[in-house]
Amino acid sequence: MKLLISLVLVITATLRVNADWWQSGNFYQIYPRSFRDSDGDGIGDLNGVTEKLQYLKDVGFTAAWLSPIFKSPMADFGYDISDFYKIHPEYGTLEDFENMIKKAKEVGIKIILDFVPNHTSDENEWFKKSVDGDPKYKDYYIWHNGVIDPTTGQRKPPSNWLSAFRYSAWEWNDVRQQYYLHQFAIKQPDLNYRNPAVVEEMKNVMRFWLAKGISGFRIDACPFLFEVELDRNGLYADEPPVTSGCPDPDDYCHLQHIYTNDRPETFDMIYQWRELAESFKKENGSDTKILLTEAYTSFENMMKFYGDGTRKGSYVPFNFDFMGNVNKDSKAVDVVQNVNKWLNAMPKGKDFYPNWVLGNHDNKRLASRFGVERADLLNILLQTLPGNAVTYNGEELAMTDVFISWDQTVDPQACNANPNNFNDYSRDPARTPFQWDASPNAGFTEGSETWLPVAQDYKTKNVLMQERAPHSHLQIFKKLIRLRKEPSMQDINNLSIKAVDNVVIYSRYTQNSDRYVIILNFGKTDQSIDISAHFPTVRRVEVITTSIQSNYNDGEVIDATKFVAKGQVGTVVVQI
Ligand SMILES: *[C@@H]1O[C@H](CO)[C@@H](O)[C@H](O)[C@H]1NC(C)=O
Ligand SMILES: CC(=O)N[C@H]1CO[C@H](CO)[C@@H](O)[C@@H]1O
Ligand SMILES: [Ca+2]
Ligand SMILES: [Ca+2]
Repeated sequence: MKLLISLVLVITATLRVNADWWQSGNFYQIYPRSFRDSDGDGIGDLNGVTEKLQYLKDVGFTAAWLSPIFKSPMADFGYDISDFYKIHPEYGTLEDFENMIKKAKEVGIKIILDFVPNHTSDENEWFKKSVDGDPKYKDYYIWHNGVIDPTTGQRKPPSNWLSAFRYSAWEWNDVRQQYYLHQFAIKQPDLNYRNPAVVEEMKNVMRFWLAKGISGFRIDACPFLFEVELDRNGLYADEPPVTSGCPDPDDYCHLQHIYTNDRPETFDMIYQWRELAESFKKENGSDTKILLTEAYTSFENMMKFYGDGTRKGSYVPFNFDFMGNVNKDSKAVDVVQNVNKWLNAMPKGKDFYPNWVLGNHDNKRLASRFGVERADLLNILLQTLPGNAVTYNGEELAMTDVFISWDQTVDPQACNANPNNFNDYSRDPARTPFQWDASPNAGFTEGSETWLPVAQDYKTKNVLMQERAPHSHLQIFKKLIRLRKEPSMQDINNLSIKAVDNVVIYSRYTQNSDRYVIILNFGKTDQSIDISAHFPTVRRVEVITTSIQSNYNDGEVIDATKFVAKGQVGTVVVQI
């Protein structure tokens, strides 16, 4: 009888943790240009990534998604693709790519590629042929004659639409004698998703890379996929200006992007890509191929990326709502409110998982935005909330932004600004070389030059040092990832999260497993908290992990009624 009961327990426990590979996983964003340079030219590459896959496995990540690695003139660091089927030469060859996949399989890390569907480079063959009016390609992009200004008699762009990187979104092409649309840089013409041949072409790109053994895509800039259709007179409607806050008429923020963003057709496209991923899996008996979607859009739209009730969409619609709303001034109540906001709104069911993200290559680094003191606290939050977590490379070490002078600035978004304000726009500070060790150039390269300067603090902040130190950001991070594999941490239901003054407190628990309690003090002053007042069974706890500057040590046993949450410190404890 006793044996039978334990057998049943074992079976139910196995069922519960028998999640698909991506569920409750931790995704690591690699910015390949800055991760590891294998050949000394100062630019990160695929062989560099291959070398470091074991590191990802050791830390405990599930999957790595690589920012674009395809052939590109690098006007927007790889987001301008001139051949979707080739690897960018600075990053390596197709053979290097295949080696990387092979190694990733050996090590046990899934690889996810960046899919950039909205635009190509103007150096892409498709665009060149479109310029030349080649019948197959002539409608691959969005072309327009422009309009004649009634007062001046001069030709001008078809509409007032602006590029996300400033100035008109329309560029005149002398050969074709028409304007083309570019929602990003001039060198990034928008594809025409109203042309079924384009839709099919891009699906073939996806199938090609899936067949190479990757486990899915992270899809770039989704809200920009579709624009409004031409009106009855063959014109595109102007977008209305904002009523306040952005007086500069050349700046993207000057307009309300009602005709160029979040068009309803976008969701259908995402759902079609989901169908593609599912049918690939079914037909080829492969692992689940997942989609992660990038969309800075309304909360309501983010939910639609999951699906519409009938059709499914993204597996991981990046939770930028959280990233946008939680900042250095956030109070415990704000954090709780934003966690609940997502959990309550997202679709329910076994295939839907929440996700938490606080950084990527387009934003200032987490430790710079919130302060290094709070880096552990935030990592603890991200790694102990239910669902998927996304980590931008370097956040596990609490890397910070690096000031890059105007002369050294290379990000087009900053170069289009001016010497006085470029730093507000620049994404370079969060893209500096990864800090591996204390050797020259942080062990990023054996060469003497690096494409962006290495942070000055690399001698004291690097992987090797943090691996050797008994208590470091990286050690804390590793403990958190190990913890995520516990059954209690995989149950995504019934999170009861509360704010008690400056402290956020919640528990992760599932039947017949350990109960973990997470206590995060977002304030600066210490606060005593009686854990048993919130979780009555919890009388005594043991510290699993806690911020570097904590008043407690890992393994310390504490009376739960007298817990002291130090300011800016996060702690995970287990009930004993
Ligand atoms: C199955 O894989 C092959 C290549 O390995 C690919 O060409 C085919 O499109 C896949 N099936 C589906 C339905 O995507
Ligand atoms: C986070 C992210 O990937 N942002 C990208 C969105 O798309 C534009 C254009 O492709 C890129 O410049 C951004 O880096
Ligand atoms: Ca290199
Ligand atoms: Ca578009």
